[in-house]
Amino acid sequence: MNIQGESLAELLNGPARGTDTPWVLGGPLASTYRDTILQPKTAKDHILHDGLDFLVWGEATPWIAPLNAALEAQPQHSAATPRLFIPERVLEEPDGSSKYLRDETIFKTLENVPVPRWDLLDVGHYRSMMLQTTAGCRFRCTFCDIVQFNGGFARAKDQAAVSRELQAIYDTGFRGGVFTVDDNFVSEPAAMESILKAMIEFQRMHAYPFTFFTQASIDLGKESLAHLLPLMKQAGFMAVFLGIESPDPDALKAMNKIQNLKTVPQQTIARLQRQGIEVYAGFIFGSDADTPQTADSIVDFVKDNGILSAMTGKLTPMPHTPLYVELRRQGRLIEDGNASNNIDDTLQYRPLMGQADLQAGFNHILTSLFNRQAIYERARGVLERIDMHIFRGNSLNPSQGLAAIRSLLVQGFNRGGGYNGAYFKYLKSAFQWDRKLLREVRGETAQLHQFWREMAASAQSHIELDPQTTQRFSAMLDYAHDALVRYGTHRKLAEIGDFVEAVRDSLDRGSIALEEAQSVYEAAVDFLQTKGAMFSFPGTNLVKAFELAIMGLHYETVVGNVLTRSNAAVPPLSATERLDDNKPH
Ligand code: B12
Ligand code: SF4
Repeated sequence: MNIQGESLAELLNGPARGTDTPWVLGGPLASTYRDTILQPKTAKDHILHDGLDFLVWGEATPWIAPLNAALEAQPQHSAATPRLFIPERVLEEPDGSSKYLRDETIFKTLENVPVPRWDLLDVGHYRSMMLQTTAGCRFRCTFCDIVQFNGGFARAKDQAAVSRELQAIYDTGFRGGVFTVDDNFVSEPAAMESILKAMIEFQRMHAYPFTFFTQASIDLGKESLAHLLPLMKQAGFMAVFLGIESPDPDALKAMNKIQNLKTVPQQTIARLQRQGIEVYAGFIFGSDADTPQTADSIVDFVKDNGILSAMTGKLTPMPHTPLYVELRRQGRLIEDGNASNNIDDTLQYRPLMGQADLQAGFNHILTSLFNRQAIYERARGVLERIDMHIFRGNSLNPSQGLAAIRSLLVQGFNRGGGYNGAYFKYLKSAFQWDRKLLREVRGETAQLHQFWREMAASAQSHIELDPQTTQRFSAMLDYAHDALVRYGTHRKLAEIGDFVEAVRDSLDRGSIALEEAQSVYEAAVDFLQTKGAMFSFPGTNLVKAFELAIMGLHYETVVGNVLTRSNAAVPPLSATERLDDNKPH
C-alpha cells in the first residue's frame, strides 16, 4: 500500500541499490499509485521508478505466467521505466469509470487461488493471521479504490477452499485472532452463509482454535440478513468493522454511500452487539456536505453507540477513484497524487470548509474521543452493550493475563506515580457487571429447573403447550441450539439444524415429545452453566475490560503522535488565508 512507499524507497535506495535483481511490485501501491511511479514527480517516486522493473496491477494469480515469462526475458534489473501489467480495458476506460468493474475476464474466480504458504512464517511474531474468503464489493463509494482493483462484485471461495486455508493456519500451530480480510464480508450474502457454515464446522472440529474479525457494509444489519448474525457468532466472530463514515445523510449522499442511507446504522450496531460482536467503525471527515459542526456529530455518534475503536480519518482522494476524478474536474485536487494516509497532516484536496477548519475539526474529533476519560467511558459502553456469549470461552489465556498485568502497571498509575481513579472505577464497574450477570444467570437457571420439574411432573409421552409455555420452550431452544453447536461436536451442524427445526415444528403444533423436550432442557442447562462460569472470577467482563483498556492505550499513543505532528506541521492560518482557502478553485 502507498503508506509503505517510503520504506520501499529506502529499500531500493539502500540494500537493493546496485544489485542485478529485477524488482516486482504488486498490490494496492502498484495498482492505485501506478501513475506516480511511471511518471515520477517526487524524489521518492523517482527512486521507485528507477528501482522497480515490473508493476503488477490487481491480483497476482492471473499475472504469474506472463510475469515469469517477462522475468526470463529480462533477468536483470534495469533503470528504464518499469513495465506495467494491467488489463487493456482498465487503461482504455476513462479514470474513475465503473464500466469494467463487473468484467469477469478481468476479475476472475478465486477457484485457482493457492493456499498461502503460512508454513514459511514464524507465526509467533504475528498477533493475528489472515483469511480471505471473498474479494470485491458490490457498492460504489466514491472514495474507494478497492473496487477499482478487486472488482465491483464479490467473488467467493468455496467451502473446501476456506477450510483448507483454515487448516493451513491451524497446522502452523497458530491459535488466536484471524482477520477475515474480505473487502466487504457481506457483499455476497448467499456465499457468506455457506462460508460461515464451513467456518463453524472447522471451529467445532478443532475445539475453537480461532476468533475472527472482519469488515462489512452496514447492510449486514438489515432484516433480510438477520440470519447471518447468529452464524457469525457461532463461527467465533468477535468484532466487525463497519464503514459508517458519517451520521449525516448529506455527507453519505456525497460519498455515494447509499447502503448507509437505506439502513439505520444504530440498529446494525445494536444487532451485532447483541450477538456478542464488538463494533469497530470508520468515519470520514471532510466531505463537501461537512461543516465544522459535523465533527461534533461524529463524536456524539461514536460515544452514543458503544464504539471504542473508531477509525476517524480525513477524506482522502486516491487516484482513479470517482472522488479523485471529480475533485480534479473541479480543480480542487492538490496534484501530488500521493496522499493515502487518512490521518496524517497532508491534505490532497481543497475542502469546502477550508483547510484550517478541516484540521481543527479533525483534531477536535481525536482529542474528544481519545483522551483517557473518554476511552474508559466508551469501553464501559462496550461492556454494557455486547452480550458475552458462550462462544467466547471462559478461560483466561496467557496473552490476556499479560495484557491485564500491563494495563494495571501502565494505566493504573499516573505519570507521577499517583493512583488513576478513573481507571480503577472503570475496572470496578466491569467486576460489578460480572457479579450482576452471574446472579442473573443463577436466577434464570433456578427458574429453568423449576419450570422443567413442573412440566415433566404432569407429562406422559408428550407435553401439551399453551402460548406461555411455548414461549418458554422457544427461549430454551435458543440456548440449547447454541450449546449444541458449541459443545455437541459428536453431531454434524446439519443434524443439529434438523433437530432444532423438528423442535420448532413441535412447538408450532403445541405438543412436544417428552424425550425431545428433555434434550432441549439439558442443553439449555449446559448453556446457562457455561454462561455462569464465564462471569465467575476473573469474569469475562473484567478480562474484556483489560483488553479494551490496552486497546485504548494504543489509540491514545497513536493519536497523541498524530496530534503532535499535526500541531507542529500546520500553523494556524490568518483570516485572509482562510478566506482564500474557501474560494472555489
Ligand atoms: C488487512 C488490511 C490491513 C491490515 C494489515 C494486516 C497485515 N498484517 O497485513 C491493517 C488493519 C493493519 C491495515 C492497516 C492499514 N491499512 Co490496510 N488494508 C487491509 C485490507 C482490508 C486487506 C488486505 C489484504 O490482506 N487482502 C487480501 C490479500 C490476499 O490481498 P492483497 O494484499 O491485496 O494481495 C493481493 C494483490 O494485491 C496482489 N499482490 C499483493 N502484493 C503483491 C506483490 C506482487 C509482487 C504481486 C505480483 C502481486 C501482489 O496479489 C495478492 C493476491 O491476489 C486492504 C483492503 C483491500 N481490499 O486490499 C486494506 C488497505 C490495503 N489498507 C489501506 C490503508 C490505507 C491502510 C492504513 C494506512 C490505514 C491507516 N490510516 O492507518 C494502515 C497502514 C498499515 C501499514 N503501516 O502498513 C488501503 C491502501 C490504499 C492504497 N491503495 O495504498 C487499503 C487498500 C484499504 C483502502 N482502500 O482504504 N490494513
Ligand atoms: S462498501 Fe467498502 S469496499 Fe465497498 S465500495 Fe464502499 S468502501 Fe469500498
